[in-house]
Amino acid sequence: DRIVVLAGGVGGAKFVRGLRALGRRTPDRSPDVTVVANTGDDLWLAGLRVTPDLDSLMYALAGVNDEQRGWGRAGESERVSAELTAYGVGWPWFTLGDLDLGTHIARSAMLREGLPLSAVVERLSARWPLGVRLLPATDDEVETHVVTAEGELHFEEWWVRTRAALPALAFRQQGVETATAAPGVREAILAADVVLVAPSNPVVSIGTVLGIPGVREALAATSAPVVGLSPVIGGAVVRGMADACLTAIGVETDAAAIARHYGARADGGLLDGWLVDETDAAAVEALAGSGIRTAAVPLWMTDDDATADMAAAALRLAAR
Ligand code: GDP
Ligand code: FO1
Ligand code: CA
Repeated sequence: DRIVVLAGGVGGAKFVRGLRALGRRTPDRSPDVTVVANTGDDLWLAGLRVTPDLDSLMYALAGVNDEQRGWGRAGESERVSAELTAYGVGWPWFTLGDLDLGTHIARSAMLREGLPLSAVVERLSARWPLGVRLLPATDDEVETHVVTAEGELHFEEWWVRTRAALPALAFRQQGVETATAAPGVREAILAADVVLVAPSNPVVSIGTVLGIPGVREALAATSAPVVGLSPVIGGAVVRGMADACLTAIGVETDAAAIARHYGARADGGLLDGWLVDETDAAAVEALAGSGIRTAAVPLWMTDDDATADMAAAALRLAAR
């Protein structure tokens, strides 16, 4: 089977690791997985292009990620970052680890040689046997900005410096008008047997991927069923401040509310199916008649094995 996953950083990475583990249970017919990653968090910092969600995916699939912190490399040091801060370069509250900086330097060198981001991602990830194809949603620089009472901030400044505590009035995709989907993105969606929406931030991860011109159209046109997994369990996000993003766009932090926000494909929305946690079984009834078939299973991505079971449940819902 050809499976396409729409994904953000940490939630996306955990999910894709589980899907890969599921494939390894049946090695003779393990799926061909393409991950379409959010690039809205990307930014130029200290002269380098930083791509947080692509890196969270690459590092987690390579097994070199920092599990505790949730981002960056394991066994990281911060000598270079301290020097940059001493020079007043970059953001003192945004730490670029030494190993991580190696990735940013390599990426920036390739971009300056004229390679598009999708080719850079292919080259960087060739270092590790990721077991999936990793694609940025777009090769264009489309950055998520947050409108606040104190002005417009880059998403990472809002998220990391203000910890999403400064109320967001709106999210803007800077540069989206002239952007196109990266090579292979639309093609993968149109040729897919199943499209899965990872339990990622619905606003600034999935919403940003969906905002890239051509992506939504491909999702509407594909014959593949589209099934999402809820990032909200029991009315709360599992980690991070995604609830602040949902509040900003007027969506309740609730599994059924997120499904309604994505919408039923029959009504021009995204979803054919929606998987919620077993504690949110009420959402199955709440969504009856919505055109979105819903099931409740454990959605805690505690390890690859538990996450593989979630991925299997999503595939069963897709086939139903
Ligand atoms: P980011 O780019 O690093 O913020 O990561 P994503 O956008 O891919 O995912 C963030 C979301 O993952 C958060 O809103 C969490 O609620 C969700 N998440 C994290 N761990 C789990 C989990 O174990 N189960 C579920 N269902 N969601 C999770
Ligand atoms: N998150 C933080 O909370 N603090 C940081 O200093 C930080 C640095 C950082 C550097 C590179 C990178 O790829 C990610 C980094 N992150 C950091 C994580 C990341 O910014 C966010 O957690 C996600 O993008 C939120 O969606
Ligand atoms: Ca992110």
